Amino acid sequence: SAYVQDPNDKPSEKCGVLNVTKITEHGKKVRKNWTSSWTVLQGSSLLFAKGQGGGTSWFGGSQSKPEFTVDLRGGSVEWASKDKSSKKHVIELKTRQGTELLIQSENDGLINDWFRTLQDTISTHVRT
Ligand code: I3S
Repeated sequence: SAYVQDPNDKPSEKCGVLNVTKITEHGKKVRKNWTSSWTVLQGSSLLFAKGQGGGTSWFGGSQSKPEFTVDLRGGSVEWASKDKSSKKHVIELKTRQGTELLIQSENDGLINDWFRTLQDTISTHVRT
């Protein structure tokens, strides 16, 4: 089996600051740790870097390296149910690798854009 991407597709690119926490890792529940993360979508990878850095360079400059990366291929997104978080506008992202993340912003326009982008990314980077 292989992951295929239409070679005519431009890699998707989107970035911004989102509140993120893992809730499951390799299928095991982990303690929430909400963190403000600089978030970058690159192709079918979603990269998170801790902190906003204050800089304008890639990943906010000096000390911010990607904290973790998730592969969106074969994953799913949905709006999180109330029992997952008391926060508003929470996306639940599940990966094929058994990682579950909550992604949140107070800005509902911004989070709606991310929701659509993540859905589009998942549906265009299809596992065959
Ligand atoms: O799902 P939970 O356990 O109610 O999540 C809350 C906790 O993680 C809490 O931290 P501690 O219980 O570790 O101190 C966080 O401060 C809350 O933000 C978490 O809930 P929300 O509803 O904000 O996702």
